[in-house]
Amino acid sequence: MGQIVYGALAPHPPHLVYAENPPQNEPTAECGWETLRWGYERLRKALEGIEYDTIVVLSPHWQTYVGTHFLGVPRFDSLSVDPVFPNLFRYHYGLDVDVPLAEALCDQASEAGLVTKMMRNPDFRVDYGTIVSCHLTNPAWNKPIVSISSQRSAAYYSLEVMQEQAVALGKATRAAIEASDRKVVLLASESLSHRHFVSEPDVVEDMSREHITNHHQYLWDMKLIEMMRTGRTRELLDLMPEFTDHAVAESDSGAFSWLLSAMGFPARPAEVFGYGTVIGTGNAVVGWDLREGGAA
Ligand code: 2X7
Ligand code: FE2
Repeated sequence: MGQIVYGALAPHPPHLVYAENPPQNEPTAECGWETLRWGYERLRKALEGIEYDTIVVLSPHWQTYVGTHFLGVPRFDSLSVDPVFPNLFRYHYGLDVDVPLAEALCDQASEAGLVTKMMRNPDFRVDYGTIVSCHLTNPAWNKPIVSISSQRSAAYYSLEVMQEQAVALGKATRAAIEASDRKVVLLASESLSHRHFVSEPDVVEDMSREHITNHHQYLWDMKLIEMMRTGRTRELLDLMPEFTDHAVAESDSGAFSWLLSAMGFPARPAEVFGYGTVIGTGNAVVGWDLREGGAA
């Protein structure tokens, strides 16, 4: 029987890859955003001791307006350039997709009544949210991934519709994984509070310029982190629409609600590996070890 062995909140600011200077990225940095990068280092350490086959990621930067889409081509090789930050993210990627698992997820979600589609275009450019979260979680890229789009019902209908669909997608994700033979790590690729500054310093990694956009955003981030640390994930789901609205949070993508639902709303404390801001947004790297079962 397949299993979700680990779930993580895995934010994707491209700045974090830039500051790591991996060979795949063209621009180079002196330093920057260490608390978050050390947080990812701790997440990677936690995953070292866990056997898994596939990473399944839901990304806000693959936006689909008609239903939820799944990458359905076995291999992608290309250059990803961040549309807003081309100065710091020009990343040459090569990644393998677990197509059978993607198809199983797609079918299960479809049976649950969601509108779904397999993405079969071999020239498709994989979004940078998927790439950054997967790189920082597994820089060796030695595991296949399944990438799931963010259907934009928060923008098209309402946050409540987004939430309902994300929860249904989470349930379907869990059912499809359990019916497979895969051990899976889930990633919700998103920031928490999400107000950006509209300009950046000449030296992008000048940390004397980095801080949360405003105190209100910080209070929301800390409230959510405290709920994760104390296992109040059902309450967190109830609060998600209000948080998303007030903190302009990237949970409008449905990624976080999907993750909580797929994990079965764990009541055990999450491990907070790191928190930090990137161009004013709030980001936390958080993990749930689910090997003993999800909702326990
Ligand atoms: O996509 C992002 C993000 N979510 C947060 C901060 C900076 C850049 O890109
Ligand atoms: Fe983003």
